[in-house]
Amino acid sequence: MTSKSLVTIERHIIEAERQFPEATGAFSNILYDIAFAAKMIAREVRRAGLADVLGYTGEVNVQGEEVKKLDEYAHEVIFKALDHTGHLCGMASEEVADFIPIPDRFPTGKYCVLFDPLDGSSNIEANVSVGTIFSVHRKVSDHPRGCAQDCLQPGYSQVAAGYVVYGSSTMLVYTTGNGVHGFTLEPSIGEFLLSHPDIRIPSPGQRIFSVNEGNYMKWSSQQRGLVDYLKGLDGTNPKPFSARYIGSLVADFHRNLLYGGMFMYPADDKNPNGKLRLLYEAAPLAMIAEHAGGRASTGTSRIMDIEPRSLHERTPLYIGSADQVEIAERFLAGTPGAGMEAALEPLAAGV
Ligand code: AHM
Ligand code: MG
Repeated sequence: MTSKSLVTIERHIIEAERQFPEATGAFSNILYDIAFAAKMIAREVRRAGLADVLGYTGEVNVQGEEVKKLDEYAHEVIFKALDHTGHLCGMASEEVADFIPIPDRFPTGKYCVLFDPLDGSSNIEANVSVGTIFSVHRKVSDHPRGCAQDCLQPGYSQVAAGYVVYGSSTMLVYTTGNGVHGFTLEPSIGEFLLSHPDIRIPSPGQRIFSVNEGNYMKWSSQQRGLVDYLKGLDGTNPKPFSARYIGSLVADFHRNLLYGGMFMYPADDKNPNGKLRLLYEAAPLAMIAEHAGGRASTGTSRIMDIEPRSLHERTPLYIGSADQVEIAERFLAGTPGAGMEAALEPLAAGV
């Protein structure tokens, strides 16, 4: 083992906390509790093929989608890891329609946590990677025990954001605004060990685009033009991009964070705001992307600046390497040529 591999997530969080003498430890405890929940979920995801946890429950969640048992399990585990600690004034989950209050028998605190407990869960039965996404906000409402207002905050107010990818190994990646750090779960000792300190999206990075092209006919002409450009179909891109689409956001995002690339879930003529949720998916990943030197956009504006109006609102998402997301923004603005040479320079130097 190298000394790098001996930094547990606990040590990393404690060392970060020491830089803030006024810190009470509440925030650090929230991060440990999320890491603990991630280990529990990782264990169940690993056992999914063996245990009787697969298949639809038959219920429909607030997004109108069928819920799988593991989604419910992941939601319950995160809720129970956080509900009694006295650090939170409430939670919000992709699996639940409304603000989730802290049970009356427990004290409340000054933070709230938002999470997508198991994103991409439709992939589980095919053994494809899935993920948990989370973010932490400070309490802002006057309500003594918190209310939805505490969760309805823009991305720039997040005090922490992260995700866990349950893949060939389990990795937890998070930022508190001071670098993006990745930890790999060592299953034999049950600890997350620092494996990817200070992650930066490579620049120039690999030219990868990730999008569900099955929606091509539903896209705007600008979006089609962008993808035609990326594929080299319009005659102006001498180095076409590679396509990589897992259909599991955390896994697609994680690959692009490490290699470079851009993930897109555009608006289309049936879904004017795309598919992905601002608070549970886009805003947390946007914080990570930006702190890793990348960019996250609706196609026209910064994801982190959106003031949410409802807990489950959706947004188009373009996220990943800054230069590639800028190209998308130019196409969507209908001005692909403007300043294109400068944007393409780093790409031309890429792999
Ligand atoms: P979910 O939150 O219901 O799991 O849906 C989100 C998932 C993302 O992981 C993925 O990027 C996207 O849906 C894939 O959607 P599509 O099947 O339309 O390509
Ligand atoms: Mg999701």
